[in-house]
Amino acid sequence: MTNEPKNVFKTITLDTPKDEVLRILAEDAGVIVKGLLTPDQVARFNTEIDPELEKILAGSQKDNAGVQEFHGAQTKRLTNLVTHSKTFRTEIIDHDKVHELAHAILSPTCETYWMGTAQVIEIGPGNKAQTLHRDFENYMAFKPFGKLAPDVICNFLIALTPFTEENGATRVIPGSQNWDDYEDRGSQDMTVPALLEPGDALFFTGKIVHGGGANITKDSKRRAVAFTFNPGWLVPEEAYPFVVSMDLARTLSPRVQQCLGFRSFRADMFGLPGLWQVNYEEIADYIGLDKKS
Ligand SMILES: O=C(O)CCC(=O)C(=O)O
Ligand SMILES: [Fe+2]
Repeated sequence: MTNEPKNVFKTITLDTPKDEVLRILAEDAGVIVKGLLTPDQVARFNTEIDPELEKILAGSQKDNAGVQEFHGAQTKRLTNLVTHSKTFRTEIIDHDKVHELAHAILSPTCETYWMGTAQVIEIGPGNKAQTLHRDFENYMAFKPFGKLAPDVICNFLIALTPFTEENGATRVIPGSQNWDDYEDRGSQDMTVPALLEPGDALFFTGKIVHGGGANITKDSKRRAVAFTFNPGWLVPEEAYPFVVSMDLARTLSPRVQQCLGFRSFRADMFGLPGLWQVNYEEIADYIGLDKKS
């Protein structure tokens, strides 16, 4: 027996057999991946993004009060990570475990998928708990179907600092994927914190109610990188083909190019012609992605 606090979901490692991972996800709609990133990867990634985080302000620049609250008044959110970080674009979003998990959730309705958004979320001291939500609410047409809705989003939150209950560890309502009424987002007293070490990941589907926790410390920042995936047939949050340069895109692996929309979204396994094409042509051919310049 240990006295370690119980975590929000079951914990797996990079060595956990795929069958077991699938069984856990089918039951819990989420899992904690211990040591998804190595300490060296975390250190390199933090070093690459530190100067970019320095440049931005905490809080949303939008007027909408709901958006401001969601963003967090003392929270910095850094996007365009593909451009900012080599570790992110070549190791984190090209990690086999990331794709094994994303595929497990999304493969019933798609063969290839977008990365929806990727951002560093740094919750500063004094930040209130984030509004509880389900990530798939962006795709509001699915909400009335509640637990019967298809899985159209999955989310990785990787700790880049320790996640503690005091510094704003993400809070989750386990089991909320099974509720009939998705207008119901529960309440803070139903949540439990995901306690993580740097490099550990919280992975969950868009049906789980969650939110960033309050940071009640005086001087400890909670930093995470959060990135989502959604089927190729849904519009992603970030418009990657407009923000990632062609020169950079050319250097990426085919799998990452696919997630960023530099390749067409295939649906051969469903007997469909696919999406995101030009004149029924593979977009990678049209834009000359594989041509050596
Ligand atoms: O920062 C967190 O812990 C959660 C953030 C989140 O859920 C979101 O922004 O959608
Ligand atoms: Fe979220």
